[in-house]
Amino acid sequence: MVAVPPEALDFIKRNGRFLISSHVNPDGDGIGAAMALKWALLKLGKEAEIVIDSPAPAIFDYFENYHWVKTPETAVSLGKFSCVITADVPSLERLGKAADLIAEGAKLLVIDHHITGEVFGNINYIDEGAAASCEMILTFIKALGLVPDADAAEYLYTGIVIDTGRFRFSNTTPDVLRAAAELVAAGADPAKVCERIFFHNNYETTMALGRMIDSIRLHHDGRTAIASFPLSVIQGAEWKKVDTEGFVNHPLAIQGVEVAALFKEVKPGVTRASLRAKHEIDVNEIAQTFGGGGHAKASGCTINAPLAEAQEILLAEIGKRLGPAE
Ligand SMILES: [Mn+2]
Repeated sequence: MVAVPPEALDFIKRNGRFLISSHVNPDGDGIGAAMALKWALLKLGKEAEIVIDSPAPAIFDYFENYHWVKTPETAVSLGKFSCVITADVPSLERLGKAADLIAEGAKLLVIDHHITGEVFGNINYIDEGAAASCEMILTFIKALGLVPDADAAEYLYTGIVIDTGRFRFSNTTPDVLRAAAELVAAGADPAKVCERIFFHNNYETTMALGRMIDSIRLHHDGRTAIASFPLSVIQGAEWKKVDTEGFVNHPLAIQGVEVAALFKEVKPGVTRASLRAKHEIDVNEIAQTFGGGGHAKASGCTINAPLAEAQEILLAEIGKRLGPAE
């Protein structure tokens, strides 16, 4: 476990007003980390605002004070910030429009667990061995002398559950299980969080899952599974109600599959791919060849090509990296 840099704690203690942000299209880890950070800063008598490029997914509306999360559009009156904390953000570019709220010469504290090529903060608390940014924020909050209450524990527990795939991925370490135990003891309710995240799909999402499963095709002798949403589906009226979080784990769950890719043609000629891996293959390396990134077992990238072409390009890249068949 990487120790909290003392200058990160000083940065909090010496300043009064902070912007907290996370990456575009925030997930539970980013939102949970940002919420818990704001909770901690308020406890310390500081001012803090959470502004994220895109709105918090409605699925997290069970969070107490869910309305804390603002978008740049709803935060215009806040002005710029000279003290900024980012959580779960691997590069400055991933802040999206939230970066517009950073004043020139601002001081930036980066808290993250991604395998990052870019160290963009003035103070960087980066722990690639942490399962979730929320695991790091728990450590950080305790280093600030605070003990999470039930609300803060729920934010952090949620991020951990999501980033460990419900404690099933290879990042499920003794440390993160201990952190989760601590959060449950502090008041996080595992059954409630599970129900709100995993048993709370709307009809459109369930039907989209069916469509995605229908689209699954195997390649590389069954070692790669791909699934796709073409532009026509993404442009459909129902799509805005669809939440594809976790979809890519279905093709990955097929026996013998080592890499799964879910393609979404988000705009004409632009295809986004989510990558997941089991076993040895590093999908972060694959995503990086297209300017994306993430983690060794979970990554994403955008390919400037229509769907069919993007599939071919990515499959070729995966094929190059698959080791000898077992
Ligand atoms: Mn994360």
